[in-house]
Amino acid sequence: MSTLQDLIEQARVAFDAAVDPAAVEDAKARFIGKSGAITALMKDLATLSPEDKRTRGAEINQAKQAIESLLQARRQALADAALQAQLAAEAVDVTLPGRVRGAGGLHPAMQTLERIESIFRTIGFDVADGPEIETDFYNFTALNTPENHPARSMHDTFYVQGGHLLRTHTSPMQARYMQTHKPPIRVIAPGRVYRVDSDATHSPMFHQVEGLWIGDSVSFADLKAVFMDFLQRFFETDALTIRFRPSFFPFTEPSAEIDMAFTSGPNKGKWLEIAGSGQVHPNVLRSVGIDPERYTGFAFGVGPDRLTMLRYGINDLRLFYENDLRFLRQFSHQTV
Ligand code: 2NL
Repeated sequence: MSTLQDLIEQARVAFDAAVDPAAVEDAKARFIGKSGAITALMKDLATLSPEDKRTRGAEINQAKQAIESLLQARRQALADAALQAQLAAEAVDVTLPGRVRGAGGLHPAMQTLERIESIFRTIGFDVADGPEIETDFYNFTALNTPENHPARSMHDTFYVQGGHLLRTHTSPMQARYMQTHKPPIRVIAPGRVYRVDSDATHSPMFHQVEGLWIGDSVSFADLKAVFMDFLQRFFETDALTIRFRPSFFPFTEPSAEIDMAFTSGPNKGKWLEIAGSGQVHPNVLRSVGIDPERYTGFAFGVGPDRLTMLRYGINDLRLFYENDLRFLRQFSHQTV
């Protein structure tokens, strides 16, 4: 029979060998549980004399307390080790740089649209909006473009199911605007437009901004003043000049191309085609319910992508549509 000291030693070894709480509790059961070694020794006391019972009982109790404190120590050691392991696993390196989410930036084409919008707003123009999938009426018929006009052919216009089409210019927004507003009308219509055209200088999707002013005797002279003011503010210089060249558009009569030239700077002296324009055709006014005998007005259409290229010195239109971040980041105020 082992001595009480042996029993304590066996308990120490058993507790040390237990590597998780469940094993520790198993070992506890073997020594101080209901059917453990200590409990068995207690039962044997019944056979002893009262004198021996007291002495032996006290010894067994001391041994039990020694085993209990070994048990407590082992439980504590395992709990400490578990905590340390968890802390190590969840360690956070507070010196790492933060993970930020880039806020992104506006595409240069959109920056230009917003810039044009804000310039025109300051001189009393509203900004129209409208669908990119249009009806034949708003894209062509209302704009005095006859049934057999080449612009309507499948070679020039993307048609979608149900007789609708992708708008080929932003004028449909202005046609809708004229139906819902009374003169005087001052509005610009910026947005995406689509044509069946794709090569080095043409993209099937591009941007347009059209302007429209309908009122009492609004003339070509007003167009010239408004357009000149716009260009000077867009390019932030008075060192530019414009000229009108006779042209043709179905929706204006007379019609003119607007060319501009810088009078100083790197682009000095070169004439650049910048816009189409004209006095709004009487048939256009009639088709949206405005009396052409009572009101006149002008309209113009600019390619903002061209203006963006001039303003920033970009030499290839395709850069706008390749989504190369090395290009786009140059127009973003973000650093990420
Ligand atoms: C171009 C030509 C132009 C217009 C657009 C217009 C709109 C209405 C009525 C009459 Cl609602 N005209 N827009 C007029 C002349 C030219 O754009 O080559 N743009 C880049």
